[in-house]
Amino acid sequence: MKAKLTTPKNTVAIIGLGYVGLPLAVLADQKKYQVIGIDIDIEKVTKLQKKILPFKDGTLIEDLRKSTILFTTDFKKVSEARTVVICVPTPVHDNHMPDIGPVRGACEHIAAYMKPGTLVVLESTVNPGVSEEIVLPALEAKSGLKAGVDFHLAHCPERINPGDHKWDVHNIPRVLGALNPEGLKKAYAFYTSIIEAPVKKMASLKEAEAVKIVENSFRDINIAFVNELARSFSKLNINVMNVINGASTKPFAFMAHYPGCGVGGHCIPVDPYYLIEYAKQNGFNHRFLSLAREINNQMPRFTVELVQECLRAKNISLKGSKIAVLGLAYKPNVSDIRESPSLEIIKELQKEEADVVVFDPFIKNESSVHNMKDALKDVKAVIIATAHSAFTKLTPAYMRKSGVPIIVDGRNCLDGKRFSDYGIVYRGIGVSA
Ligand code: SAJ
Repeated sequence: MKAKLTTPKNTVAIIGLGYVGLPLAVLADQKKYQVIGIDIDIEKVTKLQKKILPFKDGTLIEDLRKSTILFTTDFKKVSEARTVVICVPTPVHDNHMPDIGPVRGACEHIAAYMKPGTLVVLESTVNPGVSEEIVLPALEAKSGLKAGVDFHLAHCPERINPGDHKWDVHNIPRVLGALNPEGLKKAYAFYTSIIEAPVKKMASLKEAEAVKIVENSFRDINIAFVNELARSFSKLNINVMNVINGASTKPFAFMAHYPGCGVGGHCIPVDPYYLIEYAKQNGFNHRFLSLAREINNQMPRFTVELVQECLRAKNISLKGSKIAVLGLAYKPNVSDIRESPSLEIIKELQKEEADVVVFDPFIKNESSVHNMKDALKDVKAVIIATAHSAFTKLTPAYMRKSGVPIIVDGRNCLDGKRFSDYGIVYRGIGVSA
């Protein structure tokens, strides 16, 4: 029996207004959809109602100001939407176990109000199986509607790259899977009406879920590969960056990744755990993915050990020494600290009873200093943990004038030789000047 459609065709509700949901809401608004932006965070919703961005994103503010999106915390508004897109976080707990709570919560809120004929799309990154085994039953249970008959379910994994101004929600190609062909058709019609990039139809929800996990696990294992090389080449006195750049001259079958003080963000260090755990529940142990996670998780400790080595060479103990950590964000020129290696570096330094000072131009909080001068005053060593532009522009003359004796460059973002020519001890990750 065909469900009677009671919601206007061009209404869409976006659940979760972060790095993923807000750009999507603004884009749908630009494409003349009636957009309802829903979030549980009243502070965020209030800012958005005043056309204030809750996070830094230079390109979005103008479009937000011009938009006519209805921002609300009221899930009842879902009853007015033909399409509902879930863009809530999929983090991991401290023990690295997947936390599907936000997705489950969003589904329960939606199910209470969604009308027959609704298309529900999950964009949050999840392991294969989540759409059918968690989302579908959660939506059916509280709505009394039947998936594939009374409402449709699709998965279109987000591919937002925070801080990237070349690739964004309107031009990044997407993959799309659905519970049945009719749902796939409806979801395809929605996405091709708002984005100017190919949308590849996958054969199932699970395939679409697997694509995103695979693309981010691919990145994590490749970073682990070069992180392991960096540690090995440190012993062999080989400059790993030169070797990676040499290998990059091969025009095929090599893709450069770079060693660093750790892997942060809400995607790369998180997504593999979703697959590792789900596969384990189904009888397969991803030893390789798990080892890559272990290697990457060791990099913050390795970075602190580099500081210890440089101090020891000067007969200085880490204990009681003032160490400046430059950069809290997980990647350059963003203010996002989710899973940031800097947090682990700070913890490791505090375990060694160092006197830690933190400076990040994108993040001002009570536990950090708010300018470079205060950060560098009387330090025994500096760790560059994020390659913010402000840090890559640091000069040897400035650092010597500031009295910095040691630099451990966790992002290999400085030219070490220039600093060692000024008598500053420089160590990178797999690089020594
Ligand atoms: N990192 C390295 N070495 C590398 C690349 C990254 O140590 O060679 C570190 C970064 O410093 C950071 C972490 O890994 O701490 C993640 O960096 P990222 O550049 O992957 O940034 P993300 O987390 O914003 O990843 C996003 C992802 N996009 C989506 O999930 C939709 C990822 O799939 C993209 O590949 C990535 O952007 C990108 O290409 O920039």
